[in-house]
Amino acid sequence: MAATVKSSGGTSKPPAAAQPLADEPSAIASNINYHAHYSPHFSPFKFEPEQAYYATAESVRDRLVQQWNETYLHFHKVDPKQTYYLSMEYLQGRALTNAIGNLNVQNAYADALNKLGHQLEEIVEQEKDAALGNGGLGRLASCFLDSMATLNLPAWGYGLRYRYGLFKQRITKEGQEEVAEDWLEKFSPWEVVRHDVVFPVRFFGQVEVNPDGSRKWEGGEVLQALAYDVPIPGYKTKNTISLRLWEAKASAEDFNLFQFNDGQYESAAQLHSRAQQICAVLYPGDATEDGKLLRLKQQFFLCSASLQDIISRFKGRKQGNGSLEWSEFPSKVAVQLNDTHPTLAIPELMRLLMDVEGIGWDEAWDVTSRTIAYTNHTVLPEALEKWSQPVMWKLLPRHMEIIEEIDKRFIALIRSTRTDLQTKIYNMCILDNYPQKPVVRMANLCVVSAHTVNGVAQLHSDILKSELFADYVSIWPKKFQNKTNGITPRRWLRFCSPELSNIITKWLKTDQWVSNLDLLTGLRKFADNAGFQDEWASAKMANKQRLAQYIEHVTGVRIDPNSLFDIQVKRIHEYKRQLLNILGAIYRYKKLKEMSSEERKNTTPRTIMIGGKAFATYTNAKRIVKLVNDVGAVVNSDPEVNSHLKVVFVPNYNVSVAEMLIPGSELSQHISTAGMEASGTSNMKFALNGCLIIGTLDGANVEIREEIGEENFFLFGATADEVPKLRKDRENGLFKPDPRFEEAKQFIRSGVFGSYDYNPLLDSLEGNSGYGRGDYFLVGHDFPSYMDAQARVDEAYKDRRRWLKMSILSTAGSGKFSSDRTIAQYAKEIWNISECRVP
Ligand code: 26V
Repeated sequence: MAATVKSSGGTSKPPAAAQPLADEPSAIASNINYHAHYSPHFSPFKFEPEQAYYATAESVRDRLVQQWNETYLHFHKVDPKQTYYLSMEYLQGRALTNAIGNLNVQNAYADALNKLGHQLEEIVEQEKDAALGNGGLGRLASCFLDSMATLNLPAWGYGLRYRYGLFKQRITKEGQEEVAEDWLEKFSPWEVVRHDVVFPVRFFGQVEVNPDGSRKWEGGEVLQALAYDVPIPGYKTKNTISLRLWEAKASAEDFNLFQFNDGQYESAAQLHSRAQQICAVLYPGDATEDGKLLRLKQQFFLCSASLQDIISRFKGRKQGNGSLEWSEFPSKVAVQLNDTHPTLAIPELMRLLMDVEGIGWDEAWDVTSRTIAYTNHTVLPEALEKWSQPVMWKLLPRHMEIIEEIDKRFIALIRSTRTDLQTKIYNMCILDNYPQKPVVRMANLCVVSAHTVNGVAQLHSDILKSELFADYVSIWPKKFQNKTNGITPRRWLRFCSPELSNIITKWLKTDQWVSNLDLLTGLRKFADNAGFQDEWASAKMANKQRLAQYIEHVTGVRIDPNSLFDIQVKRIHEYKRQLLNILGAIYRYKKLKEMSSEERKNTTPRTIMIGGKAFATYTNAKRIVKLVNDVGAVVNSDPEVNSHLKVVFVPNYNVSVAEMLIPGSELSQHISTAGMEASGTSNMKFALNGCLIIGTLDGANVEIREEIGEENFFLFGATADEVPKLRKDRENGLFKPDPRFEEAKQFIRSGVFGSYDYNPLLDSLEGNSGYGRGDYFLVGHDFPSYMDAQARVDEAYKDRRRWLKMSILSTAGSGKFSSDRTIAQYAKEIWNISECRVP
């Protein structure tokens, strides 16, 4: 469209000065124009959508920087207790729509871009997703930052600035292909490098004992952690907090100029190349020893840099404010560990306090354990981190001494106070000294050291207390809490579905629901109102049409906006049971084929969409991706049925794709084996968008069903407490499969979906025992009740008014699942921090 830079006055003369805080569209346009001219990222005079995006983002950033500085100064002046959220993952997605939405300048920016010959909707699409995370855990961290800022809490996030985030997924004839995703290829306009915030981080080396008996970690290799800050604006508040991402650097002194001039280029820059490896990729493959070591280095790098920064801020604010009392540290600092990935914060804080600040064990332990809290996000045994003791001794010798001491003291505590727990000590202690494979159990280290341990949904927290951490509960009953997850209503309704949002605001006569989501209950009284229902339906239809266009664009498959849009999007994992979904689809296809065309007319037309990434080395997950694609290819090109059923694999699922899919969904599947999904958060996003759920009694599904009403939830499957017995029965050969289940599997084996060998995948559903065999995830057991629930879905969809009512009641009952509620609870019940609003 507009190929050259224009000034708002219509001449090509650039504006003389930036006007960063302008509110008028013409002044904003001139600020955008200023950036296009004076932030020289591209050749001059180009103003294609890409250049317009960068200039717009920089213009928005001007505002954020202003608010950000004010926030920082205000926190510094008030010196409140502050929370630091440590996470190896953040799934931020795009920032532009969110920033202008939270700043409430959406219309002004849309008008400004219009003046410059561009459409805001087109410009925002230019941004690459920041995908520094895998799935729910990373997205949760990002939702939490949004809520912390919105609630004006003194809180920051810390993470790593990975060069390559989560891979881009391509679908080929072979199935999933992983491609590196270079989110920093051009640059990110949202990060600000802080050249003055640099901390040394050591690896390897040895422990030396000083004459006074104190210990010091010396030698090894020392890298520098350099801070990059990303502004996190709150919704309709000045408060703008930071996500501080660390990058690893080597210093100029580490560059061996002599070697370089001698032609030894690689060894001259050895430390530089090691530094580059640290933040090169999110989740380096850990099949090899080197891969494991690199992952451990990443974890330590995050912990060490963040804690040095936190301590230096604590000391800085103390200056001139009386004497330095370390016992006050926990009344100024709360550190939240997002799963066990940043567990090394515990021994690192101990080390910094003892070896650098010079305080004794008892005081250091008191400070550390009053500062740190831990959130558990999974009960899956393979996801509970255990690090090899020899690797840890090599990389972090001082930390291993400290961990040994923590373990020794913990064991002594049990021995002296709890005769009843003697036999449990082996499982409860931190170091597993099994000679063949001695490991450090990170979750145990967290539970022993943290003042609070929480699960992420009520059922999950109950399971933690009754199973995984049961033995600790009798020692520290008050340590364990629940904090049911939440999602930000800004990104996940207000900005991703303006159509539905406008209707909600119109009928509630207020837009306060955006920051007080409980107000959505006010929609209940309109659930039967035909006028409201019709407006609701037309907003949903607009979203479905937009989604249909997108699907055609990325897959070439045409889907019918009048069919039932049925979506399952999440990481591909056997416990999440995408296999159950596709087997159901296969059975549906077979039945449609067997029907007469008259009979087919009475069925509810469906479009089944499945999306998600499989971990590169997880073979069965990749087979599932392949199967979904193969089924789609056959079903969608079958003229007999393809107006009644379509099966689409949505490629490269990420935050931005979710923002397109969720508003257009009508049914979504959250069908994990009960007891295995800690919470799930996409279930909350779908329900908030008026999408009905078919699901098991797992994770947050339980609470969603309670909130929206059981009559609005399609429930099926075994419950968590039935699962162990069902597995036992199966081992004893007592399982009798439903004929429909056998029929669906047989249909695949018959080769209808191509010649790929699906036997290894199908075999996981056969046999009587073992993980990976014997249907550990109970797909066969739950299949009949799943199909019955699907039949109830088909019936319900035929009654348009009933469906609309259920849809409205889903949204109306979603208030609890705002991350504002979750974060308010963390602030009050774990962190003990309060609002610090910038005046
Ligand atoms: C990690 C791994 C890594 C190795 C392969 C198997 C495997 C399986 C699961 C995991 C999950 C790690 C923790 C995690 O991401 N948990 C998710 O956290 C979300 C936010 O609390 C929650 O909604 C999801 O239910 C939970 O799976």
